[in-house]
Amino acid sequence: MLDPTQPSRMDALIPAPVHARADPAADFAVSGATAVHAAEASAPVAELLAGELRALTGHPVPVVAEGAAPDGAITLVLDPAVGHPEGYRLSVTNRQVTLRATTPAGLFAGVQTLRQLLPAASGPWTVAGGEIHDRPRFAHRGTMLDVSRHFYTVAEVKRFIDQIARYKLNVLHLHLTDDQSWRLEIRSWPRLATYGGSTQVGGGPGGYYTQEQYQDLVAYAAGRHITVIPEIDVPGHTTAALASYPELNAGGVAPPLFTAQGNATGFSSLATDKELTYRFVDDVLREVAALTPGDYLHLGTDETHATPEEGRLAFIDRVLPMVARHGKTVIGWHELLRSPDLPVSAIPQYWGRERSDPLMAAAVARGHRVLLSPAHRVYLDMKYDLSTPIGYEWAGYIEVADSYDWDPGTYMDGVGEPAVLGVEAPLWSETLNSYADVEYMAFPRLAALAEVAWSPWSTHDWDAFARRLATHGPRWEAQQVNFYRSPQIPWS
Ligand code: TNX
Repeated sequence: MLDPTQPSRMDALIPAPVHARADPAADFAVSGATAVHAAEASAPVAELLAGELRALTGHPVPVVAEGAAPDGAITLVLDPAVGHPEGYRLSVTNRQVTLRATTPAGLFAGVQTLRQLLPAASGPWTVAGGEIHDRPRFAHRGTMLDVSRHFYTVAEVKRFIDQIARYKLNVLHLHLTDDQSWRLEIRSWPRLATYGGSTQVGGGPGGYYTQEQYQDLVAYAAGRHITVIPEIDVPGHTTAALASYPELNAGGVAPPLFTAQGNATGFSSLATDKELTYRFVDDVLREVAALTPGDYLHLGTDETHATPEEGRLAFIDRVLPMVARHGKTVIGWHELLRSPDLPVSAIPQYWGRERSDPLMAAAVARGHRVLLSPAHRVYLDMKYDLSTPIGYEWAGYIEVADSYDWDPGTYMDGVGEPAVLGVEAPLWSETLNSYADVEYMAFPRLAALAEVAWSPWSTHDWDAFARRLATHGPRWEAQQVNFYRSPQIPWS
């Protein structure tokens, strides 16, 4: 059954594992007799795996409570000896598949590997034989979806969650508010969503997530071991809020809704010297925090060119403690570092293009941890090349190799690896008119980012990555992902 001229699928994994030893004589066949064995605590992961195997193979693949796993079983075991909370060990023999991890998150990561050890779309349904030991390099492996400039439905965001989970990303940052719209229901300020969420770039109908829908998304992500980080972008990027409530404006007059693409400099601002502004922000943050189980709230704070600097500093000084009172840790774009007395818990997200930034180096020296999103590497809204029909080019063209070839651990002066919480690839949506456009810009660059975030630098090898990535084309085709067929990749 095996074609010996085909290299093992063990050599096609993305992200590359820490350690893999292929054994082509030890392939495991999924059959009508295959069951997934798992104890109670890992049953949700086992169900996700069994569901995928059923859909793929047509076999019944029941989930059964742990016990002595017989031949033919796939067994998930919670085993503290594995160590790292997201690490796993996978052993595939002719007789059994055994996946061990310290936590369900580690089992989930291992299940994604297991899925890649199966063929893309057609049988025979063999899992490539061998052993894998694996664990992530960075704790925060994320992407950001801008649902404000264009609205994406709950079903589309769930599809995105499934797609990023396959590459072991564990953070989805949702950019929920901007000049063009406000996308989350806030019960104390209802017009934010009903009016501020009513449109999008281009002026078409927009939409918003009710609190129940948002919680459903957060829970769906949590089931896939992905933390949602909501961003409420203040004090700039706020036309949708200002249009919804005249009293939030310095002059008491609401601007019209804004549906153009906008510019990259920022033209709106909350009135930082109005008391009502702080009641508004506190109400919003309280509701968002209550809906969000994750540790973080993202406050934006970028591009505040329409906010006088003094007002901006005063605003941040008042709003940061609100986030803490609601039990969350602040993330902000790196402009946050212009505030002199930030608590060291605050996390700047760097979106610049310089390898040296004195404010970033100083923040790390004071003990801050940072997120890296260098725009010319991982801004997924940049065109791949001159011919890309959508996207921007202010940070340059970004081909797959550009997203792949950078080392977050040595990227910035004064920002050593221990200070790097992780990496994130933002996908701004001014030019993305449909979910198909989201897929086109995200894939394959997000697979490159996933490897940068997960795999040890010792495995980093562009030529090998490009060959591995080529084998993911048929996987994306089978899932009808509208990916970009980069000429850098030897697709077959
Ligand atoms: C800059 S990066 C922005 C966004 C735009 C993006 C377009 C950042 C924090 N702000 O508001 O959507 O450029 O590429």
